[in-house]
Parts: sequence; structure tokens; C-alpha cells
Amino acid sequence: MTTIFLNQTMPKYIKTACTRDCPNTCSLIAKVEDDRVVSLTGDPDSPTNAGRVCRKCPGFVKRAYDANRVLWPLIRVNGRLTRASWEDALELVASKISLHAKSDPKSILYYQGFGSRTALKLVNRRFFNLLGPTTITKGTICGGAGQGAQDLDYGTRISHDIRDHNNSRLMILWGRNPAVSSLNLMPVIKNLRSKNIPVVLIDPIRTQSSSLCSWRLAPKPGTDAFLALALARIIFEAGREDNDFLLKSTENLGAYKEIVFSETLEQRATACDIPASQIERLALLIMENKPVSFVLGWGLHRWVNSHITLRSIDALGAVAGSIGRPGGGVSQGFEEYQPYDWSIWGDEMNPNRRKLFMPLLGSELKKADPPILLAFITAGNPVAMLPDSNEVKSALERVPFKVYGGHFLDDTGLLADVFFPATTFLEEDDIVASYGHSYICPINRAIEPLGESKSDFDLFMSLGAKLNLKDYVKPREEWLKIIMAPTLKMGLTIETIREGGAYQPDIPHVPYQDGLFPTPNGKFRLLDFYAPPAKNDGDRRFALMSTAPKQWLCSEIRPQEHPQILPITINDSVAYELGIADGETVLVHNSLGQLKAQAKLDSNLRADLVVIPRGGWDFLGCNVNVLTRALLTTVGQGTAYYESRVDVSKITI
Ligand SMILES: Nc1nc2c(c(=O)[nH]1)N[C@H]1C(S)=C(S)[C@@H](COP(=O)(O)OP(=O)(O)OC[C@H]3O[C@@H](n4cnc5c(=O)[nH]c(N)nc54)[C@H](O)[C@@H]3O)O[C@H]1N2
Ligand SMILES: Nc1nc2c(c(=O)[nH]1)N[C@H]1C(S)=C(S)[C@@H](COP(=O)(O)OP(=O)(O)OC[C@H]3O[C@@H](n4cnc5c(=O)[nH]c(N)nc54)[C@H](O)[C@@H]3O)O[C@H]1N2
Ligand SMILES: [Mo]
Repeated sequence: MTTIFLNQTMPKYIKTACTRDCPNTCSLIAKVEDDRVVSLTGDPDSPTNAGRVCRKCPGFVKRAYDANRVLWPLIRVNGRLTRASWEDALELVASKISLHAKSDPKSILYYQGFGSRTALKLVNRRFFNLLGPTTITKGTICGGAGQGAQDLDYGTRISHDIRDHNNSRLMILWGRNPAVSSLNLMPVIKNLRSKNIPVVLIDPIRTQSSSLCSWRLAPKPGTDAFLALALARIIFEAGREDNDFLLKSTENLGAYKEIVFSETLEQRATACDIPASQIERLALLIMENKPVSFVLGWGLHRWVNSHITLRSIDALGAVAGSIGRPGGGVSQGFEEYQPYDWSIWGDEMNPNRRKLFMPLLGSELKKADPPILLAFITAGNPVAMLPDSNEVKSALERVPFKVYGGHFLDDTGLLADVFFPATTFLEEDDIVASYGHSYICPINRAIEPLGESKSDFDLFMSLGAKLNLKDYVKPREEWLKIIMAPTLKMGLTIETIREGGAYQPDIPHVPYQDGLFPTPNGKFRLLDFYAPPAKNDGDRRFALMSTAPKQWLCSEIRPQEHPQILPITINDSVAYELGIADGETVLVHNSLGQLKAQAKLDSNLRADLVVIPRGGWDFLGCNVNVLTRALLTTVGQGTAYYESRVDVSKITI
């Protein structure tokens, strides 16, 4: 018998985790053959995703190996981005930084996007702090309003562990689209439904999550506070409020009740455009099925007065007896930087430095005095993802020198004077925590960096060495230990995390069980101030909802994966009235810009809004943010994207 030896190495299986901007932060296994990742699957040992992954996961492998990925440094020469050596690119950037840092550090802006928020990325901001009082951003384009509002109520926002929702007798998904954004919630929803436990969705749009739920309420966008207050009033009137909790563990009860009783059910039903009978039915469900878990999404954050909505729902949770109870809670997210020592950012070195509002970046850049002369952007695509893109783009175009660290020549990459090719998580050793759960995950390198790409960590260490930054240039493992110090002190080791991950030791799975809150007087703060939804530019017919699409994640879309034209979902009767047929190309416009989109008629959609997916690139004609207004939320310095209105017109040739 002859034995044939195949010249093939055995596959390797590497435990890692997805670092994409997503609340699931799935634990993954990369299968590697001949130093090539051939598949990414869910880690079956993970307590969060238990072997599951979303449909985008195989796409991350394709993305890493995509022919359009930039794998070499580029420098703009005579107007064109041209391949360069690392040495030349580093030398050029270091000399520019050094020049501006000496004359006025304020003229340097660092913008860190949400593309990847791993432990080692804390050293990025430290680099800019070591240069002096450089300019950074403040505020956020993601969950600022929610965190700000919940911090007001709880002292510090902590959510229930996802698995605890299995103990609920009623789940209310409020402004969240788990079928798209929350893979880890799906088995819980299915489990509850299999036990005939109601799962109610509150969303003005009929999303992919609707069919998972027992019932959907479709309020007028931005008016959920009226709904939450109406529900609380019904519960108080029935004498079914959780008096034990309200009297012992809350403050502002008198002021809150005044707000609750200041309007009738009918007034509030009209304001949120939900029939009073439906509000009564939901109130009954809440009273009869305890504990209730309220699970909030990020759609609720995108309004100027989001905090009123979020705080009204927190307070409703208190009235319903959900706070501090297993199976209860008003859960919204986690602090993804919880495991780290935040002092590593080094902000205390420059307490009075200039900060530009991220959500208002375009106008902030144009107003900046002294002006920004060098903008350094990593892991973000502000031209496509910030509101009022046209303003952001023209403001960035005026900045004389721009450095971009990323993977593709997207809208922001194309503006760069120097492009540094970043690695993907498949090529990195790091650690990542999550804003959707409290499990710390390892990022173990599956393959060597492709081409000449380098991690952001290696990029900043190289620049630090060029600029002779003392005590900054250290090996990766040393920095990891410094950054992870608070967690390591609690007994976790880097090795335990490397082997598959661990829960953060200081985060309880059911928070606030003792009825004590980290607020100044230890009590849960009930809403004591009320403001109606902000008035938006009502002269346009439709509210514009630019939500997370199933097919892609933020602006991480390969160029060839872009649709020819973005879809716009519009109510069918309204479309008929406007003479628009299904599939027809229409013009969506307002005072900020215009976009061509393809009409998708939907009889289930409210007549007062249209939906366009977010994330597409501008130069491919797919950027919804040419139509969104740059507005801050009142609390949390978030972005009120959905306070934007548009008209939709037939295109006549
Ligand atoms: N596939 C995919 N997954 C993603 C993302 C993606 O782009 N694609 N993005 C990731 C990111 S960065 C985030 S932050 C999360 C977001 O995750 P989600 O919060 O689940 O998603 P969103 O689409 O932002 O908003 C959820 C829902 O809120 C609704 N909503 C908006 N305004 C209101 C309102 O006033 N009242 C009510 N009741 N509902 C409202 C919207 O109609 C929307 O269906 O998802 C992450 N996951
Ligand atoms: N209209 C509208 N716009 C929105 C929203 C909305 O609801 N409506 N929601 C917003 C939300 S929730 C968010 S979070 C933001 C997200 O907006 P951004 O912060 O701009 O994030 P991404 O679009 O994910 O862009 C991430 C970029 O980082 C790159 N990247 C990934 N990992 C790394 C890395 O390790 N190093 C480097 N250097 N680069 C890396 C990717 O290739 C990609 O180009 O957009 C917001 N924009
Ligand atoms: Mo986000």
C-alpha cells in the first residue's frame, strides 16, 4: 500500500472576536489554512453568541482580502494619491505634526471614529495629548443621549445581562431592531415567544423585527415620551404602581407625578398618534405580566429631546416594578471602556484644550479659530456618517493636511494627503469589550498583516518613536497590561481573556438589586422636568428615518456591494397621491441637499415618514447624510439625525 503525503498544513483555529461597531461583539473562531483565513464562525463556548454569527461575518473575510483594500501607505503627489514607503509616509506626517505642535498644538485635530474600539486604541488619544493641547472631538454620533439620560436616572447606566431577559414575563422592545442589530437577543425573544410570553415592539417603522413580536405599536416618530407617560398614568390610576420601590428608592416622586397627571390619556394618545385603547391594552399587559423587561435601542437617541423619552421610559420601568428585579430592567447598553484605565487617554495633561463637537464637525471646523491645519482621522468615515455631509466634506476639504488611517478609499479616505493602511482584527492582537454585553473578548491574531498594513497601535508607536515621545513607545503586551490594570486587579488575567474571554467581574447581571444607586443621594431619579419634542423644520412633508440596514454595518461596505441606487420606503397611498410608482427613481430633497433613490412602496408604513438606510458612500451616490441636519441632543451630546425632514418628488425629464 502506498501512502500519499499531501503537501498541506493542518488548519489552525484561532479564537478571536468581532470588533465591528455593533452591540453583539461576537466571539469568533477563525479557521486558517496556509496563513489565510478561510472561514469565521461563532465560538460555541461563548456565553453571549454561543456559536452564532450574523450574515455579515463571512463578509468580513471578503473585506479583508478585497482587491480594493489599501495595503500600502499612500501620499498625495501632484494631487494624486500615490504608493509610498512607510518610512516616507511616517517621516512626512511626523514632520508636519512636529511643525504644528511647535507653533500651535490647537491646529492639530484628532478624530477617532467608531469603526473599532479596542483596548489598545486608548493609546491613540494619548499620542495627541503628549503633543500638547491639540484639538479633539467631544460628543458622539452613536449612543450619547441614551447614556446621558440613563446616567441621570441611575447614576451610572448598567443594563441587565441579555440572558436575564429570559426571566421576563413581558418584553418591550422600544426603538430597537434586534433582527438587524442584536443577534444575541434573538434566542431570548424566540424563547419567550415559545412560552407564549408577549414581546411588544414599539417602532414607527415595520422592521424585520416586527414578525418576531406579538404586537407592534407605531408611534409618531420622536413622541414616545407621551406614550410612556400615558402608560404610567394608567398604572397610577389603577393603583398598581410599585409603591415599595417608588417610596423607598426614588427621588422626585411628587414632581414626576405632576408631569404624569398634567395631560389626559386622550391628549397623549393624540400627541403620539396611538389610539387610547391600544395604550390601555399595553398598560394592562404591563400590570398583569411581571417582571417586564424594557429593552431600548439606539433609534430613540436620535432626537433633540431624546433624554425626555428615555427618562420617561426609565421612570415607567420604576412604576412598573422593573428596576433591580431579575427579568426586569430598562436596559439599553453597556460601557464598552469599562475594563480599562481611562487615564491612559492622558486627557488630564491638557484640561483646557479645545474640543470640537463631533456631531457638528462641519460647522465647527469652519468656525475654528485658530483654524485646524492638520486633521488626523482613524477608524471613521465622517464624510459619510456625520450629519450634513456636504458641510463636513467642504470643511474637511479646506483643512490643508489630512491623515487617514483605514482600510478603503472611502469618502474620507479619498480626501487624505497621507493614507495609512490599517490591519483588520484578523491581523491583530488586542482585547475588546462591548456596548451590548459585559463579556471581555480576546482578539488573537489569525494571520500576519496583509501587504504592508499595520495596526493603529503600531502606527502610533512608530510615530511616537519618530517624535521621541518619552515613555510612550512600549511593547503591545506591556500597554495591554497597563490599560487592563483595573480589571486585572479584580483577578482576571490577560491569559484567561486570550483563551476565550471572561465577564467583567464588577458588572452584576441584574443591576441595582439592593435598591441603591450611584446618584448623589443613592436614589433612582425620576423625571422631574418635561419638555415636548423639539420642533423640526416642519415645512417638508416627511420625517426622514435613516436606520441601520440588515445588509451592511455603518459605512463598512465594499464599493462593489453598494446598491446602484438607495431604496426609499414610502407609504403606498402617499406615493399614489404623488404619482410615484413602485421601483421608480425619485428625488429626495431638502434645504441641505438631494439624493436620488428608488421608491419602495409599503402599505404598512406610516404616511408621515420615509426610510432610507444609512451607511452608503457619498461618491457612489448612496449617502443619506446629505439630507440630515447637524443637531446636538440636549443631554449626552449625541446626534439628532432624525430631526430632519424631506420632500420626495417625481423626476420629470
Ligand atoms: N446590520 C447592521 N447592524 C448594525 C448596524 C448597521 O448599520 N447594520 N449598526 C450598529 C450600530 S452603530 C448601532 S448604534 C446599532 C443600532 O441598533 P438599533 O437601535 O437596533 O438600530 P437603529 O436602526 O439605529 O434603530 C432601531 C429602531 O429605532 C426606531 N426608531 C427611531 N426613532 C424612533 C422613535 O422616535 N420612537 C421609536 N419607538 N422608535 C424609533 C427605528 O425605526 C429603528 O427601527 O446597530 C448596530 N448594528
Ligand atoms: N443618517 C444616519 N447616520 C448615522 C446614524 C444614523 O442613525 N443615521 N448612526 C450613526 C452611528 S450609530 C454610528 S456608530 C456612526 C458610525 O460612523 P463611523 O464612526 O464613521 O464608523 P464606520 O462607518 O463604521 O466607519 C468605520 C471605518 O473605520 C475603519 N476601521 C475599522 N477598523 C479599523 C481599525 O482598527 N483601524 C482603523 N484605522 N480603521 C478601522 C473601517 O474600514 C471604516 O472605514 O454613524 C452614525 N451615522
Ligand atoms: Mo452606533
